This record gives sequence, C-alpha cells and structure tokens, in this order.
Amino acid sequence: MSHVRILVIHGPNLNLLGRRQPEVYGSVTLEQVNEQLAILGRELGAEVRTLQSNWEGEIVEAIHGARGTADAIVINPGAYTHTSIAIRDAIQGVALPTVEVHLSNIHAREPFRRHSYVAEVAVGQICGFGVHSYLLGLRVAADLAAERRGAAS
Ligand code: CA2
Repeated sequence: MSHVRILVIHGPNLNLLGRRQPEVYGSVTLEQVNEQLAILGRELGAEVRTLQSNWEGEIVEAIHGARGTADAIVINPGAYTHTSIAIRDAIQGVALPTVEVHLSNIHAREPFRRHSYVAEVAVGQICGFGVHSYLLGLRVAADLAAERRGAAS
C-alpha cells in the first residue's frame, strides 16, 4: 500500500515560534517542528505536508484541498481554535479524520482558551506537550489514515 498522506496545518502566529514568548511556547522554531515531523513521517511511512497561515480563509481552503490529497489532518488552529466556526465547518465538511494539537495546555490558561470549536469535530485533542503534541498527533493521524484507507479498499 502507498504511503498515507498527512496534512499538518499551523495556524496564526505560529511562525513566531521560538522567537517570542519561549516561557509559554518553548524555544523550538516552526522550522524545527516541521523537521521533526518530517523525520517521524519517514519513520512511520507517512507523507507529511506542512503549511502555516495567518489567514482564516486560507486555512479553510487548505482543509478543502485536503479532500483527495490527504488521508488525515493534524491541525493547531492557534487562536482560531477559540473563534472559528468556519474552520470547524470546513473540517466537518471534508470528513477527514482530524487531530487537534496545541503546544500549551489550553485548559490551564485563560478561561477564553478553554473552549475549542474544533474539538467538537476532531477525533481528539492533544495539548500541553510542546512539540510532542504535534508528534503524538502525527502518530495518531497516521493510524487513523491507515484505518480509513483499509476501510475504503
Ligand atoms: O498552545 C497552542 O498551540 C495555541 O494554539 C497557540 C495559540 C493560542 O492562541 C492558542 O490559545 C493555543 C497562539 C500561537 C501563537 O504562537 C506564538 C508563538 C511564539 C510567540 C508568539 C506567539
């Protein structure tokens, strides 16, 4: 069977990773996160595509584009987690298994970060483990993608 295809989406401001607020988000840069995802992807036999956007509409379109080009999605929607019905509807619309990840533990921060619109349409949420949230998310997404491929064949 060919490689499962995973789309990893980084939402707004995550391009600043490692350059600001290291006490909250750590000192690893987005490039380093993507590199670790690529290494793990090779280990898992998964094709990993990564994308960062500060634009809600661009994220919505990337999710639409995943239909037919990816088997599962890993998404850190950034602050859109707490505001975006559009991103939630896009995920529901494409019906691809989606894993929500966050670097920080959103449940241990300001009350406005505790609610996620995406959680309601994601298979699950992993938060609070820094870069490991993404790596764990990729492992789960690769399994979900393989299951989905198996069910379709
Ligand atoms: O913990 C996470 O991964 C978040 O999705 C990060 C978002 C925040 O709005 C969510 O509530 C939780 C913020 C991303 C901003 O990232 C920065 C990184 C370095 C410096 C400044 C911002």
